[in-house]
Amino acid sequence: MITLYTGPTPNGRKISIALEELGLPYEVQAIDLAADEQKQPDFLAMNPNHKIPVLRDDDIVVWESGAILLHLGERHDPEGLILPKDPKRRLEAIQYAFFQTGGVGPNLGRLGAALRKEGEKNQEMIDIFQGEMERLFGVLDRILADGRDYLAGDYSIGDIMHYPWLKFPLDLGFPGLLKHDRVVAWLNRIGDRPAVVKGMGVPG
Ligand SMILES: N[C@@H](CCC(=O)N[C@@H](CS)C(=O)NCC(=O)O)C(=O)O
Repeated sequence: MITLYTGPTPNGRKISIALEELGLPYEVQAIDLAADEQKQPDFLAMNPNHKIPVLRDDDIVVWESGAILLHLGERHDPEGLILPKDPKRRLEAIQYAFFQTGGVGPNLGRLGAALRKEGEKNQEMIDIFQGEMERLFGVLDRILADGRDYLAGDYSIGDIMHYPWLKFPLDLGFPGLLKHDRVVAWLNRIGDRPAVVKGMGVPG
């Protein structure tokens, strides 16, 4: 039995997308972040870092979205749909998953927080994180320049890690993103997948 502890955020949706891609039955436990449910003792016993997503899979509890996707790929993906079986391709998929946790995740997260801040905004922070996001859009464009459809060639956890985050600037029409046609086409390709549409709607 799989239980996903999640919320309506990009990090949570990475996991619901992967579960939908793999066609796995799972139960959703929506965590109310605004009410600090993630800081209650029951939740902290699963994840001392008080953040969603957390996955319980029978005897295993795992947190950190990248680690959860690796677990799902290792335990539940016999066809290599999200985590390739070929060692070289598998490493490439893992590389792009790590790239998201060190790149788009923290930078877009902090940019969003700086833009949402009430009262006087810290323009220096906005400039730093926006500049880094623009650089990262350029890096993604360079990766896709050889005509590949997905970051690691075939669809993988590398794409799943990026999509829910980059859907924000795509929907908001960030010029720094929209100027990269290849990046926009890649995101739309991912967004057209039925499992992605379903996963993005979790929790309902
Ligand atoms: N590096 C973590 C980040 C998870 C994360 O930032 N979760 C946020 C929501 S998107 C959260 O639960 N925040 C609540 C808190 O910090 O108390 C991952 O990839 O799983």
